[in-house]
Order: sequence, then C-alpha cells, then structure tokens
Amino acid sequence: MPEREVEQHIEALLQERRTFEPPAEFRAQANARDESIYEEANKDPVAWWAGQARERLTWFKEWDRDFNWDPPHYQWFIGGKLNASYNCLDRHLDEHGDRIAYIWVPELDGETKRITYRQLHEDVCRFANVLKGQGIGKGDKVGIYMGMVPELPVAMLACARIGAPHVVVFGGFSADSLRERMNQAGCKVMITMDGGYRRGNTIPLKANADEAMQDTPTIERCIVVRRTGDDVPMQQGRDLWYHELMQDASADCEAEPMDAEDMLYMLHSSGTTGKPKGVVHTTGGYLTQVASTHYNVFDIKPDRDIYWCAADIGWVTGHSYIVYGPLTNACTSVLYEGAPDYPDKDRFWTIVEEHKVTILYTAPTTIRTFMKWGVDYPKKHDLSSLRLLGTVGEPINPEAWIWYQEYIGGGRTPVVDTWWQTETGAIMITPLPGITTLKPGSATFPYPGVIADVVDDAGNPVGRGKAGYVVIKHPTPGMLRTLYEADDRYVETYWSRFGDRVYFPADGCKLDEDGYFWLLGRVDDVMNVSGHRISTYEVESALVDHEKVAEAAVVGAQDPDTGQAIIAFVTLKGGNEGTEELIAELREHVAKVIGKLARPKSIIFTDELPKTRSGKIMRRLLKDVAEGRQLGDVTTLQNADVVEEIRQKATLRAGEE
Ligand code: 7RM
Repeated sequence: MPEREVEQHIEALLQERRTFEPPAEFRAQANARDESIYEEANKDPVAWWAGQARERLTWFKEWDRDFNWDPPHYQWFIGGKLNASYNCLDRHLDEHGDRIAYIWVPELDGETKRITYRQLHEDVCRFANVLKGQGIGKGDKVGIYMGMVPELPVAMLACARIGAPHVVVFGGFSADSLRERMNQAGCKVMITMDGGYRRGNTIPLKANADEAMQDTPTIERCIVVRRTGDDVPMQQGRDLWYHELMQDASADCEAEPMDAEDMLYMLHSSGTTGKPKGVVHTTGGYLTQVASTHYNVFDIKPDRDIYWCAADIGWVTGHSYIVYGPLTNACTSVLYEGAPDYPDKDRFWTIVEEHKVTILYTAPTTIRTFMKWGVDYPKKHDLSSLRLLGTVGEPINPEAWIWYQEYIGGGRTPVVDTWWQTETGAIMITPLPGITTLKPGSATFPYPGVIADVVDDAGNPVGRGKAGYVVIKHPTPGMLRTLYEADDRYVETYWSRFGDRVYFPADGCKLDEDGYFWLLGRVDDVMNVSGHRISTYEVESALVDHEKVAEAAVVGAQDPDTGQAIIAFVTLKGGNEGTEELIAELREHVAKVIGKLARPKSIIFTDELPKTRSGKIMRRLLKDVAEGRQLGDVTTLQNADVVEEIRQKATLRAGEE
C-alpha cells in the first residue's frame, strides 16, 4: 500500500473521529463495564483496594488493618500473610493446571515451548529448593541478569516463593551497571545465562557477569542457565550450571508465608542521570494493584485470551505485566525472546497470527517504528484475533495512536494508553476499555482508587483546560515504599515538592475541558521559551504529524535571548531528503499546529535517535549536543554510535548559522 495513501487515511481519521466509544459488544462483555466502579472507589479508596485484595488474591491470613499513613510513609494490609508465587501458581493448579502459562517464542524459529501452570509450578519449586540449597533464605537478595527465556520468570517466582527479594537487571546493561546494582543491593547470588540471543547475535551475559563479579564482594554463587551453548568459563567454587542443579532438586517446596509489607523485589529505576534508585516493592500491596489493573485494564478473560506484553522482563512493565499480573490472573501469555525486526520486520505480526494473540501491549516508540517500516508488514498477516491494544512508556502522539488502532487493531479495538512508573509499580492513569470514551493521545482518567490531579507550581489545582504537574493525592497499594537504603532520597524526590502528603511523579499533564488527563512527559523535558511553557512532546507531536517525518526528539537548549530555544532532531520517512526547504517547511508546520512560539530554532536531521534500551529517547544527551557540552554516560544507549553522528551534524549546523 503506498505510504501516501496511508498518510491521507490517517489524516482523515484524525479529523473525523476525535473520540472513540467502547464498541457495544466489547462493553457488554467487559470485566469493568459499569461506571459505578469509579464512584464506589472514590467514596472510600482504601476500602475499594481492600476489596480488590480480597477478590483478586488468596491470603494465608487476612490483614488486621488495611492502611496506615505516616506521611510520607504508608503501609497496606498490615498483618496480612500471603505469597506471590502461591498466588501466581499453586492456587490455579486444581482447576487450571493444564492451562498454558507461557507460550515461549524464541527468536529463532522452530522451538516454541508451551509451558503449563503445572510445569511452571514444578520448575519454580525445584529452583526454590536449589536456591535454598545455596543458602538463600528469607530476606536475602538475588541478582538476576538474563534474557527473555522461561527460566527468568522461574527464577523470579522461586525467589518470591522463599521470600528472597529479586533484583533483576536488564540484560542489555553493561558489566559496570550490573556491578553497581548488585553491590547497591548486596546480592548473595547471581543468576545469569551463558548468553542471550538478539537479532541473530549473542549477548555475552556470562562474560559481562564475570566482569561485574570481579568486584561484587557479597556475591557467593553464580547460577548459569545454558541457552546459546557457548563455551563459558565456570569458576570453581562459585559458578554452577542451572540444569545440573535442577536435576537433583526436589519438586516439593512450600511457599513461605510472607508479610504483606515484606519486600517482593527491588528494581532500579531507569534514571538517566546520577546513581540508580533501588525502588522497593512489597508483596501484598504491589500484587493487589498489579492484579487488579491487569484484570480490568486489559479486560482479561483467563480461559480465552492470549495476552502479549511485548516488553522486556528487565523493566518494570515486564515485572508487572508479563510475570506477576498475568500469572496472578491465571492468564496465557506470549513470552517473546527477540527483536521486532528479526528475522524480518513482520515478526510481531507473524506471532500475533500464529498464536492468535488477543491483547497486545507495547510502547509508542515501537509503534512509530512500525509506522516507519510501513503498513505492508502488518497487512501480510491475519491480525483479526486482536481485540484490545495497549501502550505504555511515553506519551503517544495521536497519529501513532490512530495508526495502531487502524492498521494493527483493524479499526475495531480499543487502545488503552496506560500511564505509570517504575515507582508506582502498576498502572495509575488509564482508560477502562469497556467504559471509557477514548481520545487518541490521552491516558484519559485515573484508575479507580487512584486520586490524581493536576496542579500548578504552588500546588493548587489548575482546573480544566490548563496544564501543570500530575500529582497523586493518596498512596495506592502498588506504590514504592522507599528507595533501598536511601529513604532520604525517597522523601526528597517524591514527597517534598508539594509537601509530604502529595506524591510527585515529575510528569507534566494537561487537563482538558472534559477532565481528560493528557500526560506531557517528564517535567524536566518541559521547555520555557520566552516565558512560554512548551512541552517537548507537543513539538515532537507536531513534527511527526508532518507527512515526511518518522520520528522527532525536541530539547530546550539554553539561549541568551529566549531562555531556552527549541532544538529538534528529526528522522525522515524513507525516500525523503533533509533539505533547507524541508527545514523551513517543518518550522512552518509546527507554527501551524501549535503556534509560532513553538517553532524550532534549529532542526537537525539524523538517521536514528539515541534511545535507552527500553526505547526511551535520551533527551538529556540531545540536550548536551544542542548545548555543545561534553557528552555524559552513553552506556545505557541501545545505539551509542548515532550520538557521534548527531554531534557532528549539530556542530556543522551551528557553524552555518
Ligand atoms: C511503565 C514505565 C516512567 C515515565 C513516566 C512518564 C513516562 C510512561 C506513559 C508515560 C505518557 C504514558 N515506567 N510514561 N507511560 N508518559 N503517557 N502512557 O514506563 O519508570 O520506565 O517510566 O515514563 O514520563 O514518568 S518508567
């Protein structure tokens, strides 16, 4: 299909259909289909969450007190006892033991594995015994540095089973980053793999782990899963093979009763500057919010749905919506090992077609990449099994939202744009697909039980039609309890901006005339140009709205005249050239969409934008480039080499001006 036609079609849809009602059949069958859910939750959020905790989880012992708030610290379900692995596995066995928990799709064809709840339970029990055999018990931290293989959720759940908090580090992180996180957490054991597959190459996980372990005094053992079969050195007395340990382990292991407030895991936040923050999540509260949101936002029908969250388990999205949410809800998930363009750019659609995926959850940046690749890839496949789509990670521009719904969802599916953070543990602002009238680009409304608002610099509500900071006015069960061994930083980062009773996520947000929330991105990305507040995202959205633009990143660079100046980095759709004429055209286009005040001062064309491994554009780096600074740490980039290219172009342009 010619791209011009696609663009015109999208343009027309953007004009015509500003809002999307839930399709009647969808609403009729939705888990959440009655608007009273909001009223009920608003009346008494604590009681509502307690209801969710009872409904969605199995407790060994009911809590004595549902909530305690000693600002800015809080606890949920105090005195309650439960186990996350028991909730994910054991309690499903009688009725659903033969249901598939994971359809594991390896990057290479031909070895798809279907793992039932019973098999997963058995592996988890065995591995829990393996960990016990290595001296791991309640409270000991376990580092995990793996690719997307079934042994990864097995390892996490085994930790949860014996009460050992896991500390997962994304497999794309360097040895240095891994070491820093292992030491910060004081991990006793590390679980890794010989290597992982990515785009046909192998990632040397064990080699990186070895390098990290040259200076990790607390790590006593390293357990290695065999995946690639590469020859890796095994250090006598420290390193052990997973498959050998599993062979001898008993499949009998009681789940340890944990306190609701016991740490389930720690995960370092994807901060781009400074020391990583060890975000602490609990057992009862976290699992409650994850299970509740997963069930209602994705409208999970455990016996029918094939659900696919295409994130990496190394990020919070994977923790909550590949492991804990779907398993708590006894759902069948796709677990995909590899990249969206391997062996070809239609890999996702091959998987959706072959496994009849019904729900797909991915990131806006991935969607924009699909747009860049063109509609012919999805069009080659039958995607009619899809009934619901979701996005997370950054604001989604309306054009991408519409494209996603139209070309992936066949114009039928609701799209849930879900806003949340590593720190919140679970979804906070989101549509409920059977209830909410959608507006492309808006995450719509706070989830039931979430009290959110938008405030100005002084902390006063801005009211409808205005922008400010999004805030959370009452702790939810899934939110972080602290930063590991850095409680001062916790208080200062999240509970100080507007006093100790208001959680500050550091995201800008606009409330529209109908009370919809439009998340605008990090407030550190908001520019101030001649006293005007302009979101980098708004300008980016205007740029990608232009027919020749594939992706754009905008930063505010210091400027002697206007305070900040808008600098745009732009990648073009195939076949277009970055000429002076086009620069003028794009500036004009932004002026038309937002206003002259938002016109970028400079536009720099580049083949790629620098992105973190979770796909977030590294604006900080681009800001460094735009302001002519020495570049900081680039190790968390997935494509570090593009930075030098961009820097040279930026210098050239500066010379021209
Ligand atoms: C889940 C996750 C958190 C930051 C957050 C926002 C941005 C995430 C959305 C979004 C607009 C969304 N955790 N963000 N989702 N912005 N709309 N639907 O991404 O800790 O890695 O990032 O991501 O800025 O503060 S995270």
